[in-house]
Amino acid sequence: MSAVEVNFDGLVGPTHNYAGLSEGNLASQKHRDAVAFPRQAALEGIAKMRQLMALGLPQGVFAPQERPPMAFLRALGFVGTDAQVWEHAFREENQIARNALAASAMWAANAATASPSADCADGRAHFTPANLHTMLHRALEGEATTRLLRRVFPDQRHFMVHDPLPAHGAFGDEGAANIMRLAPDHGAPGAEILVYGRTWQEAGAPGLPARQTAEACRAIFRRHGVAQAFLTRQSRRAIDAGAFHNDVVAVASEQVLFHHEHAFEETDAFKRALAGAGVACHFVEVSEAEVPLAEAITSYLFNSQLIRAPGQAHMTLIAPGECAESPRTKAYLDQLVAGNGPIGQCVIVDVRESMRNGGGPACLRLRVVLTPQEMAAVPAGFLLDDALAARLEAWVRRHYREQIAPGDLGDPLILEEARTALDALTEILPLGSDFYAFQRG
Ligand code: SUG
Repeated sequence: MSAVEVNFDGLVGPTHNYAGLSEGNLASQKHRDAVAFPRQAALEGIAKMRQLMALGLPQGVFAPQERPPMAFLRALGFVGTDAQVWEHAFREENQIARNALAASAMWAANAATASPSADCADGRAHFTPANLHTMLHRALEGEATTRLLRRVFPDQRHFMVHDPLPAHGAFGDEGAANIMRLAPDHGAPGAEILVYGRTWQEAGAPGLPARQTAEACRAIFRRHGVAQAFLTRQSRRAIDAGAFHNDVVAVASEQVLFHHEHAFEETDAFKRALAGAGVACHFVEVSEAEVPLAEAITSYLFNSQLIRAPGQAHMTLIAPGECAESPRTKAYLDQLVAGNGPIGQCVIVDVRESMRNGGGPACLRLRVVLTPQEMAAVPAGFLLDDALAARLEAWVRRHYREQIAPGDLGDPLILEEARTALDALTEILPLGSDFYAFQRG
């Protein structure tokens, strides 16, 4: 057996809500203060994982993070019992409290940048957890993500889980949402392309926030020891149209790069750089006339997962339901799969609750290429099978609220319920009884 790509999906956490926290993310802004359906959101996520499994792909699971992180609120001077801390924070620093409650760790594409061992100088798979420095609610994730990755990838003979990059605007890093990898097959040495939105010096430049810096990209490549490393710049036009990560306008797998015409600042130079280095790539470019950038960003066409089911000659796009409802996107997809190109199938998944916060199918997963030896070094309980999926579904049904409205968020009961849920989860996934801070006391 050769290396496989495992999608590790983030389970949606019990405090899933719409707080409008991400400037530049149109869906997040649009749904601020909408009523959220955490149970439905989590079940949609598990259903997507099941669909990928049914296609014959290995599927992994990442645990949600504890929200709010009490240490963060206490560091801001709130004292008393945890319930008092929450009540005071919610009343006195409402916006900060809402940031502290975000279930945004569900978007596992932002958990880390993962480089397969075949690409790295020391022959180990490397991970740099994202510092997510640009958005307050996301900047709270890095430490717990590092802890999680060290549980899932514990064996240092095979895996190197770094610390996140320094938490400064020079090193804004959003993880795998901005990486594309090209390789003849998953296990072969590949070319890794990191896409940045700005340089350190350009901090504060006009326009919507560009979250990934060139300095962060270079640091990641150095740490990981990636031999075939490329940088290219996301277009300002795409960022200002609402593509806050590259994976909103491009996705790559094997030797195919599916992207919008306006995804990159200098597309021709980028193509020449790859060709000059002998990197084979079939570009499937979607023009503005076929699908306008604005429609691609609402339909999330490019936030599809691009996969190859075992034994299939064609590749498959796992696209969000919104693509089927968006006329030009739908028409484009119909002719794409009917054509002679590498992408021959489209499977629609419903992740509406996540989509309303700007998280499509590709945002919900971190791709990790694993050799058979590396796969054997991952604790089996993080890999999904029918039995585990059923246990997780039952766990969600038991512990998650059906809905959360903005007015519910100040109630300390929300904290209590979330902790009870996560405590129970540590008995379902091999996390140990000291994984969450509240368990460590
Ligand atoms: O960082 N949304 C996330 C969506 C992340 C999508 N990930 C990828 N493209 N890979 C973000 O903007 C919204 C939360 C809120 O508004 O409540 C949010 O964080």
